[in-house]
This record gives sequence, C-alpha cells and structure tokens, in this order.
Amino acid sequence: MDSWLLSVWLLLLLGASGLWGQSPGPGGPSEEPWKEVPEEDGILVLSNRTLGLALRDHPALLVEFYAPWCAHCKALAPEYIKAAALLAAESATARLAKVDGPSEPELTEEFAVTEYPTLKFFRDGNRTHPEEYTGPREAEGIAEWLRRRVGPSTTRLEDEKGAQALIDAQDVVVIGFFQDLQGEDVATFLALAQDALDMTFGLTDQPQLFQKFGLTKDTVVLFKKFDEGRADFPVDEELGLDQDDLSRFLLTHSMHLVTEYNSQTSPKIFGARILNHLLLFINQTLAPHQELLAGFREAAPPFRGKVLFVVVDVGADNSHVLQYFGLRAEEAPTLRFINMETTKKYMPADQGLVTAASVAAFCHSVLGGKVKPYLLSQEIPPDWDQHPVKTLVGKNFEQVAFDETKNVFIKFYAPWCTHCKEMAPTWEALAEKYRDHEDIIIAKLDATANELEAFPVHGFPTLKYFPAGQGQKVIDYRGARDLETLSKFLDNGGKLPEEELSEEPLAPFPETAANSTVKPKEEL
Ligand SMILES: *[C@@H]1O[C@H](CO)[C@@H](O)[C@H](O)[C@H]1NC(C)=O
Ligand SMILES: *[C@@H]1O[C@H](CO)[C@@H](O)[C@H](O)[C@H]1NC(C)=O
Ligand SMILES: *[C@@H]1O[C@H](CO)[C@@H](O)[C@H](O)[C@H]1NC(C)=O
Ligand SMILES: CC(=O)N[C@H]1CO[C@H](CO)[C@@H](O)[C@@H]1O
Repeated sequence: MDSWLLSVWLLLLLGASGLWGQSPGPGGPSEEPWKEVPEEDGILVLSNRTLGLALRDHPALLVEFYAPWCAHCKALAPEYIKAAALLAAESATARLAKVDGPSEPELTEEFAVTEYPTLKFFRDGNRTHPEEYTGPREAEGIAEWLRRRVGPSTTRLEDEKGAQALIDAQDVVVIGFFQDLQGEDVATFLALAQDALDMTFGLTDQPQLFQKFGLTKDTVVLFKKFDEGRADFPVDEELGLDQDDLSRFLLTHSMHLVTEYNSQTSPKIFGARILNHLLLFINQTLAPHQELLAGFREAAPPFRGKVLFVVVDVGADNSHVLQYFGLRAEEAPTLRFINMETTKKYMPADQGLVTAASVAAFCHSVLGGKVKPYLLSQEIPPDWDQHPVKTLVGKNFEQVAFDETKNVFIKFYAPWCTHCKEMAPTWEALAEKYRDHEDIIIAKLDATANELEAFPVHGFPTLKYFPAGQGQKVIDYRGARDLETLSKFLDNGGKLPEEELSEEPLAPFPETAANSTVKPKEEL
C-alpha cells in the first residue's frame, strides 16, 4: 500500500482500538483519577499535568488555549462543543481539548501563546511540533478541518465508476491525476486538499482514468456542474505543482462565470483574488433587464481569471454598492468596472447598451487603458453657500478651493466617522466666528461621496487649508481640533506656532474606513 495511505490507516486504527481503552489498567480509571483527563461537554480539560496523558492517548488532538475573559473564546465555545459532538457521533479519532491559559502559565509559555483563543493541532502525540489551526471558527468547519487531517482529505479513485460517483456527488469536484503517487506534487495536492474545506477532492494514478478523461500527463482537473463543466490545470513538468498557483486556479474556476452579488457570495467575490470586477446593475423584477443577462454571460468566458463578472440587483438590499459607485437605482441597467487595487472606477460611454459585444468591447477598452476613470460627485446643493459652513462636492470643489482671492479651510469627512461628528460643532463655531471675514471660507466635503483626483483622502477627518494668492501650496492642518487652536491657525495665515503643533502627524486619530462598521470601500 502507498505510504500516505498507510499512515492514514495507521491513524484510524490507533484511534479505533484506542490506546485509551487499554490504559486504565487494573481497577479502571475511577481508582486512578490521576490517570484520567477530566472532560466538560465532550471537551478534554487539560492542565500542565494532563497534557502529556492526553497526547499519549489521542493521536489527533486539537487544543484551544482560552482565557475566561476573552469574548472571542466565548463566541467560539458553543461551536467548539458542537464540533466535538459531531466528531464523537462519527466515532472520529480527533478529539477536542481546552486549556485555561492564564491558569496554566507553563503551557502558554511552552507553546508561545500570546493571544486568545489560540488553537493548535497535535498529531501522533508530537508535543514539540503542533500545527497552527487556521480553519473556520464554526462547528462544521472545525469538524471538517479535523476530518481532513485524520481521515484521507481525498478519495482514492480506482475505476470509472468511483470517479463518476465522486464527480456526480458535488457541484465542484477536484481530481488529481498523477502517474506517481509518491511524488512531491501529490504531497502538494494533498496539503491543499486539507485546507480547501469547501471543495471535494479525489486522486488517482489509474491509466484507464487518464484515458477516460483524455489526459496523457499529470493534471489537476476541476469538474463542475455549471458553465464550462471542466477546467484543467496541467502540472508543470519542470517546476512541479505550485500550491499557490493551483489554489488560485481552483478559486477562479470554482466560481460561476457570472456571480450574483449578495451577502453569501460577497466573501467569495472579494476572496477570489481577481483584481478587476465588472458589475451589471439591473432591477431583477423587470423582464427587459433580465434579458440582458444572456449577453453579459456570453461575454464572460474569455475574461475568466482576469475580470470577475458580477450582477447587482438594485432592488435587493444593495444600496451600499450603489452608493459606492455613485449610482441611483433608476440608472439601471448599467455597467461599472472597478480595479480593486487602484479602486479606480470606469463607466461605458453608452451606459444603457448591454450586449455581448458591447460588454466585451468595454472590458477591452478599460484593460487597454483607453477609458478614463470617473470620480464620484454629488450634485451641488442649492443652498451650498447659504450657511456659515459651505458645502462642497466634487463639482464645485475646484472653483471654491482654488479661488485665489480666498483662504479656504476644508474639512474632509465621512458620514459614519465619530471623530468628524465630535468636531462638527467646533467647525460650525469656527465658521460663525469668521463669517464676516470676506477672504476666509470654512467648508466641508463628504469625501465618501465626492472623489478628488488631486486629493485622495484616506483618513477622516482631514483638514486642509488652501491659501489665497497665486501658486500657493496646500497646507495640511496638524494641530489640535479646538476653536482656539483653529482660530490661531487662521489668524496666523495657515501656520501654527511651534509649540501648538502636534507631535504625531494627523493626530488625533483620523479614522479610516477600516475602522467603521460601514465598509463598502474595503469590500469593493
Ligand atoms: C509541568 O509539566 C512539566 C512536564 O510534565 C513538568 O516538568 C513541570 O514540573 C510541571 N510544572 C508544574 C508546576 O506542575
Ligand atoms: C515531531 O515532529 C517533528 C517534525 O515533523 C520531528 O522533527 C520530531 O522528531 C517529532 N518529534 C517526535 C517526538 O516525534
Ligand atoms: C424595480 O422595478 C419595479 C417594477 O417597475 C419597481 O416597482 C421598483 O421600484 C424597482 N426597484 C428599484 C429599486 O428601483
Ligand atoms: C470600531 C473601532 O475599531 N473603533 C476605533 C476607531 O479608531 C479609534 C481611534 O483609533 C478607536 O478609538 C476606536 O476604538
């Protein structure tokens, strides 16, 4: 038998008969409590004294280091118990255990635990080289991560019937065809299969299966019940199988050519590692809109892996996506293109036209650098200059900020940013105070809805001073955000005396989108 299978079987055998079953010795465990590891809800409760015992008895042991005060640990606890129950119900070899970190300083030191929860997987009682747990934190995910370590992560396929049964069982099935199952490429393949929990894996070295699927060389094939039906990843004969390349290939090809955006698909969309996204905004309740999907889909295949095609229903709960692109629902049907790295957004010249040809042409023009990105701007409010604090948007920004007769002090803010809200009354008071100064304008601009090519804003609030006069440089305000200091800055012509300057640039605390619960910028 092949050695990797042998070791898997060995694990199963060890677990099944269980050294545990033999260990109590005369009198049983009750008379020798020091030999027994206490349990709570099916989880072994370990201490410095009992870890060694647990490692001896359980060839596959996942240990959670937790702290009683840790909120993430509390959230994990019910899932952890459920995972233990799932595994117990299958009589799986793997066991779950926990260690109260703060009460077991020897153990946290031994395993270099610096945060809670930390999970480590111990195999074959090896205390010195546990594997870091990198899997999901819900019950089924934890159980599956362990199943793929104690059981085979892939199904060994011997004949056509077995292969077909596996392919038929799931929407996406990945089969590795390798002539030599001892090679390094197979080890790479198996390592990937251990962690790609949402895919099903098979493996074969059978010549009749190579033949049946039209293969002559080592190849990983992704079978799917949609779109192209199959995608091949030939193993590079010289360089071998690269786990990262294969992982990217599987991610790309396991996705539908066209993905509908919703809360379930968005992690896949943003996790797909495809830099360009093309979005079709439609109102799904309208038949003429739905008919556009055919052309959109038809255009997608040549862009697989380069551009991700996404449909956004303007009728569903997607207002944050519309907002991010500066769109109103009435503008559907329409296309937008975004590069995730630069976050530059593009729109086609003829927005209503969505055919296979127009979609392909639009993608080619953007990828070829022939389309200029667009910047978001709100409409100029009719009363933008009627209040002490003037309201700027993309469309009136240059006219106001670059007015050579005025000193213009602008607060760039985000509607969700708490520090912006906190300083709003001060900004109002400042505007009120300088209301009669003809040459001073105090203004604000919502930087989440208005983009400025020359002044990309990343933290909120950001305060910038545009001095009057020709060819003046824009000054970043770095002082305290109280009326007194702000006034001093204005009276001084855009300067603060040395002692008023904050040590930290941009202090105190500009917030970024990552800091907010509203994160369209991060997502899209
Ligand atoms: C912790 O366990 C180690 C190894 O079993 C042992 O050497 C050490 O004395 C124990 N420490 C305490 C405080 O029990
Ligand atoms: C534990 O695993 C490491 C790495 O695989 C190995 O080098 C070491 O010898 C193992 N220790 C024991 C006690 O098996
Ligand atoms: C979608 O179309 C329906 C039918 O015309 C309309 O009632 C609805 O308001 C539209 N949804 C949006 C968000 O515009
Ligand atoms: C939710 C969150 O992380 N808020 C943080 C935003 O940033 C400020 C300043 O750094 C923190 O104080 C908040 O806790």
